[in-house]
Formats: sequence, structure tokens, C-alpha cells
Amino acid sequence: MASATADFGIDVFAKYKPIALDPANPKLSEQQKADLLSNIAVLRDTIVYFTSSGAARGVSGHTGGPYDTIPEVCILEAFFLHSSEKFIPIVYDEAGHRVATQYLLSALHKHIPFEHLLHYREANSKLPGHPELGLTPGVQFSSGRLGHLWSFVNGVALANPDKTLFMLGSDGSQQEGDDAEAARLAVAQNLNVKIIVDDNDVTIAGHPSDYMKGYSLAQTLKGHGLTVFETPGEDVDKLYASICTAVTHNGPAAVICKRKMAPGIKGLEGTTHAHDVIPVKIATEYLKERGYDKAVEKLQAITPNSLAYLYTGSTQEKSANRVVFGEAVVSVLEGLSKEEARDRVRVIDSDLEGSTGLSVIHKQRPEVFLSSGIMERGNFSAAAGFGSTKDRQGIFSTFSAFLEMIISEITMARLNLANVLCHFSHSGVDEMADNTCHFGLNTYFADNGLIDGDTTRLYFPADANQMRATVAKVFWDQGIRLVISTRAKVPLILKEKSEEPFYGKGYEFAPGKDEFIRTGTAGYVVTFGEMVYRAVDAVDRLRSEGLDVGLINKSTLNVVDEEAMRKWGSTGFVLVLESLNQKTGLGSKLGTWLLERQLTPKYKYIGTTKEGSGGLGEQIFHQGLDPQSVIKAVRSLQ
Ligand SMILES: Cc1ncc(C[n+]2csc(CCOP(=O)(O)OP(=O)(O)O)c2C)c(N)n1
Repeated sequence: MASATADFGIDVFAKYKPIALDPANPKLSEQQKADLLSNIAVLRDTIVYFTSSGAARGVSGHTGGPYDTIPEVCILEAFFLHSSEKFIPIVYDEAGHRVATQYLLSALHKHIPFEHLLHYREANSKLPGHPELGLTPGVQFSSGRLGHLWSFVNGVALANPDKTLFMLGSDGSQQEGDDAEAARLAVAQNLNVKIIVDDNDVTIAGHPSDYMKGYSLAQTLKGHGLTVFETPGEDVDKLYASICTAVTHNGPAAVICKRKMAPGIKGLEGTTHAHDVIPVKIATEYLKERGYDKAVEKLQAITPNSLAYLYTGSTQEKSANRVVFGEAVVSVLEGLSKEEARDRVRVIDSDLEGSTGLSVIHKQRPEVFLSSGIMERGNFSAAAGFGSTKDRQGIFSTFSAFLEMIISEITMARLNLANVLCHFSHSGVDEMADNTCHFGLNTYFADNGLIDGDTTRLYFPADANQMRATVAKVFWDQGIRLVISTRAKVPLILKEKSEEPFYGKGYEFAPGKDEFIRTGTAGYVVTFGEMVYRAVDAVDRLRSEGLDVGLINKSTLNVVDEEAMRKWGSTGFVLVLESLNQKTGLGSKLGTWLLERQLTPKYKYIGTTKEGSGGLGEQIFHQGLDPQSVIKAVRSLQ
């Protein structure tokens, strides 16, 4: 009878041999070694195959990390088969972007069909960019924010003192301060936690050996008191022996696997590109070379999904505001000599320069740029310290999701009167295939200063022109300023019934001012950021249907514009539209601001309310924040 994977493209069930290995015996027999190597090969091929479907579909993803750690995963699977009673049989992984490993295990353990893996990261497939407990059958934990998981695993170990636990680690995740805290707890409590770290010297923006000179993972973990084994990750005899010795050691231990990233994948091995999803072309060559013609055929048949919604009131062309931020900083710096710029400005990156738009500053003004590790708290505070005199500015940037990590640092920076210009990209949910753990929802958490004299400002420009004007205007202001952008591109906002940009020539950004994108008498939609162009489409359609509804761009999120509010708040209704957390966003505050002023329009607010659907633009529709939903919400207020 044909196996259940006969048609998948790689007949995994025919090739993979469930083998049992006893960690008490650190030496592999010839047969065991051959079986292990064969399992490693077929699972690595499978990772290449199904992650490349993410590239083919245009939803990106990660290949190199999960590919790297397959030898460790195969060994752990063999231990679990041999003596499951001794272990918590979960392959915890602190590097959540290596989620392909969890989906592969889920298929291997028959929770999902292998065929389904070819929907990796597709909207509504339940295979999002990071593991989410309760969403994907077979997935046993949530992960994705680097640095959080080791401490959690320590807690599971405390609850299961008679079991041994494993966590796959990465040289990126280990840079987070939480890992140091977790190491100390594991050592002090002598927890039977075994950390197996893929030390491939690659993160997103570079090689730790380049940007963090002097840092040694092994020395660090030894310094915390862990027993550490260093091993070449691609020598299966040595890797196996090291993991066995770590398991039989009483107490916490780390195995550091040295390898080049994506070993054996031509064109990717050892490069930072291997961190991301494998391009279809390279995957095709790889699979062809291994004789997987059917897999190649299936891969070639995958095309990107398109969401062809035609927006009115904005341009067809879109720009990436997260990139425009970096360009706008470069423009401000044009007025400064190299020496003055270096003296007055310091940009501290947290391994995301390509994603958060800082690369252009790195390239054009290297004298102000500092490449640092995945250490948001430390990097933010260093930026604050640099900007702690009146004429200096620290610049900090990361994804909006990780703003939650630095709330207390923001408080302390404020108390030290620091000047930090922060760029939080990847706000909200738009095009966030990385899904729920990467949603940037709680931006208002940063607005936690005391009203008396607080200069903290949250700015969320609606388009590229407004982004440029905002950075130019607020760059040298004092205090903490957040400039926010999305992963998705945004079009230019147009004036009503015109092809002229709303934020065109001569526009100057006025902090704290609400902008009337459309004026109306019946009621108003109040919004900001990437929701403005969607709201324009909805409002213009409502206006063409005879409803005189207006639209406000509240690009300064945390300041009441008294004059403007009196105008739009005196109409019949107000709908707040945002992709921030509906519980903590603008809508949760604006009602109070209105009531305080005895303004009582009919009121409704819609924001992000649900865990993600995976995929790209689908996320907006999934949350009910698309123009059609906005129209419905407005109609409900009439
Ligand atoms: C707290 C946090 N900061 C930043 C990121 C974004 N991020 C995802 S993976 C990654 C680099 C990871 O490097 P590593 O863990 O060594 O993985 P590898 O490149 O080997 O796959 C970064 C910065 C994140 N997920 N969590």
C-alpha cells in the first residue's frame, strides 16, 4: 500500500525511520548512524521544500534556522521514542521563527497531513509564521519573541522535577537579557533543563562575530554556572555524544552546536540570506539535484494570492513608510558635518536595520550608526543615555510588538530627561504573516508619563509625505518621541475629488493637530496611520451615497486638539478606526476625552480584537477593518 506521503512530493513516511536511541550510550552503531543521517537528510529536504512554498506564495518565511537544527531534532525524537517517561517530550524552541520544525513534527506525528505543509504561512491555513498554542494541531507551545522561552521552560521543569526538558536555542535569542536570567535560575535550582544552541553566527542583519566582538556564547553560559559542551553541529557522532553527556549530567547543561548556517545549500550556506525563506530558484535546484521532480512540479504550481481591492482617494503607487523613516533621518543629517553628526546623533540598531528602515542611515551616515544585538532593553537605554543632554539625540528602532519589552526603560529614560527618537515599525496587523506574537498593538503603553509636563509624543504618519514632514519637524524636539509605521506599504492620500496629494508641496507637520482629510456635518471617522487610506475609501463612498461624513487623521495619537475636537465631536457620531488593540488603543481613550468636554456624539470604536489569521493583507479583513466593514460600522451609528 502506498504511504500517506506518496503524493506529497517527498515520500517522508517511506523514507523516515522512527529510531529509538538510549542517551545512556553516547556511541552510535554504524546502523544507528546511517539511519540518523538518512532521517536528517529527508527532514532537511522536507524543510527546504515546504518553506519554499512561502516564497512561492509571496508570504516569506524562514528556512535556514529550522534546516540547521534538524540533527538535534532527530536525536531528541529518538530519545523520546526510547524512554518517553524520562522526558517532557516537547521540542521547545526559543527561536519561534523556526516554526517549520514544529509543523514538520506535527505532520510526522500525524496531527496534520504532510500535504498541508505546502500552505505554510498562507492566510487561514493555521500555519502562521510562529508557533501558536491552540491554533495548529500538534503544536505544543507558543514562541516568537526572542528571549522569553527559556524562563518558561524553567517553570515547566519546576513543575516536573522528575523529568528532563530540552529547549532548542539560537545565538540570536541568547543575546536577550532574559536568557541570562533564565540561566541563573536554572543553575541555582539545578533544573534538568538542556539547552541545545544552534551557534551559526547568523542573525537577521549580520554575523554576531562581526557586530558583537568579544561575545562568546560558551563563556557566557559557563559564567552563569552551566555545564557547557561545544560540538561541531554537522559531525553527527560528536553531536550525539555531546547531547547524551548533557542528558546524563545531573542539572542544567548547554550543548553549543557550531555550524555554518544552512550547511549544504548552495548559494545560501553561511550567509544572512539563509535566515529568511529560501528563494524558489534555489529550492528548485536543491530539490532537482536530489531527484524530487514531483516536489519541484508542485512548487512551481504555487502562485501568490492577490487581494485586488481598488481604493479610491489615494494613489495606486505605494511606499514603505518604514523605509521612508530612515531616508527622512538622512535628510535631517544632511545639515550636519560628519563630526557634528557623530557628536550629536547616535542610531542604535537591534538586528533589524533592513526591516525597520535604518539600513539607509547605516549606508549613508555610518558615523552615527551602531550595529548592535537583539537586546532591545539595553539598546534603548543606551540610546537614552546618549540623548541625555539637550543637544543630543539617541535613535532607537524595533518592531512595534517589542515596544512592550521596553516600557519600564521608557519610564526611566523619561525620568532622566532623555531625548530618544524611536521608530516602531510593523505596527498593527497589516501584512503580518508573522502573526499574533508580532502584532504591534499596545503602542499607547508608551504613553505612560504623568500629564504634568510630559513631552512624550506618539506620531503615526498616514503616508510617505507625512512621514518625511513628521521626522523633519520633531527630530530635534526634547523627550521621548515615537514615530510609527507598518510593515505594509501605504499610498499617498489625495485631496477630495483630486489627484493632488493631501500632504503635498509646502505641507508642514503640526504636532498635536488633528487634520481634516474630509469635512462633514453628519459625523466623523477618526483614524491614523495605515488606516487613513482605507477610511478615505469608505468615507468617499459614503459621501457619494449622500451621507455627509468627515474624516480626521489624528496623526499625533496622544494629544487632544481642543479646537478640532470641538468641531468633529459636536456632530452626530464618531467612529474611531485603528489597527491597534481595541482594548488599549485610541478608541479606549477618545470617548473619555469627548465626555470630559460634554461632547456626546453616538460613539463606536473598532480595532484589533482577534488572534491573527496568518497571511498578508487578509489580516485587515480578518479583523473587520477593511473599508466595507468601516461603512457598516458608520451605518450602524446613523
Ligand atoms: C525580541 C525580538 N526581537 C527581535 C525579533 C526579530 N527577529 C526574529 S529572528 C531574529 C534573528 C534571529 O537570529 P537567530 O535566533 O540566531 O536565528 P537564525 O538566524 O539562526 O535562524 C530577529 C532579530 C524577535 N523575534 N524578537
